[in-house]
Amino acid sequence: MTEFKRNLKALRKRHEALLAEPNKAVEDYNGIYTRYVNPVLTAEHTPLEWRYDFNEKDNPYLMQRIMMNATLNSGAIKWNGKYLLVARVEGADRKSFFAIAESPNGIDNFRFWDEPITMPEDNVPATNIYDMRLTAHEDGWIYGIFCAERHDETQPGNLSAATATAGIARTKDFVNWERLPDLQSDSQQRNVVLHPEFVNGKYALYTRPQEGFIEAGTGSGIGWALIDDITHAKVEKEEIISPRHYHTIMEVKNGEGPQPIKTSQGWLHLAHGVRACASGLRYVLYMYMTALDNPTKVIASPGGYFLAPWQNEYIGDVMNVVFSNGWIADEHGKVFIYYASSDTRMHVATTTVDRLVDYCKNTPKDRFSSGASVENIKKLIKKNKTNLEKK
Ligand code: M1P
Repeated sequence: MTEFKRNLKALRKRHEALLAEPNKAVEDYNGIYTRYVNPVLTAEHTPLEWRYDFNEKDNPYLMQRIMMNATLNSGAIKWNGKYLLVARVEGADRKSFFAIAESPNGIDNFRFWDEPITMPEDNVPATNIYDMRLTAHEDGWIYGIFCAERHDETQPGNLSAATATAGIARTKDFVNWERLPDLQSDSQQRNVVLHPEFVNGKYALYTRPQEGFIEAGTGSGIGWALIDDITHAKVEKEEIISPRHYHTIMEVKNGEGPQPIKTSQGWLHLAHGVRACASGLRYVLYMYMTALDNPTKVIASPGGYFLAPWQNEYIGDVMNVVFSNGWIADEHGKVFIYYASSDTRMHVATTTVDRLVDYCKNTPKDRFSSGASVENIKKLIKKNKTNLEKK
């Protein structure tokens, strides 16, 4: 056997071992969700066929011809009994693209489909596409809304000037995608999510208006807009439903995560909040609930973060970041939360719809001062003492 063949055999064995490795729950208990030891997707999970030329004559050193950098912010859906992630895969060339990875149980054994998604372009092609939110809409289509990034041609001399727009596509099989025109909006938009039901007979979008490519700007937060025609989507009127606030986890910006989950008690929302600190921006996840009959009316708003970076999750391309744009609530009420850490790899945390509703309704609100936070703690201590005395 040639050295090439020996190396290839070893490479395939290592790759298969990585894909097949069972995931284990972390025992660190907070009662809210369970984390898992291994990431569910990393750059190393991408198929070897995407990276290596296996022709010994053309690639005698068995080199990677195309390198992958990260797998991150993934949309998620349960489809035909399988757990699908529409992963954002980022190559070494900094270009992101979408690719589907499928697992039989949602916590391990994620394997990419043979080829990445070929996403049709809008009239003006995008330089980079990323962070797809998947919504199985009651109109029968599965929509993917994502960020389409282009160079800002109004600033020709500035190579870092970019614009963020919401790209819209829909599918019925995850292979063939129909691209619809990008969302028209007066401001730049990222983190746009389609609500799964019609509201007053219209499509409804969670938006995140922003003044620049990075800065959310003054007054922004998670917005809401009704859309007459999804095939020519235009934001006519936008109202902010989850605003930012001074000295909170979302002081600098926030953004809707995945499509909300419908429960008997209201819509469950997962979002990210961003604050600034000496080491840069810190991204954490938070939750809120809105009324069943009015998805713009916040009915529960637990204070603080729901999930923050933990251990190795702090480290990666963009440190101190967790970001989620995909979760799956299965038919048994179990919830699989898919989140990326530090813009580098994907993880899962599991919980249930009942636990998330309990978390939203019974976690004290952020009352915006140290004094009020101490009051919340003392109220809990008193309750625990009273319970002990009763025993
Ligand atoms: O680097 C952290 C995240 O930054 C952006 O999110 P937002 O628009 O809310 O600031 C996105 O580029 C996202 O992909 C990235 O994970």
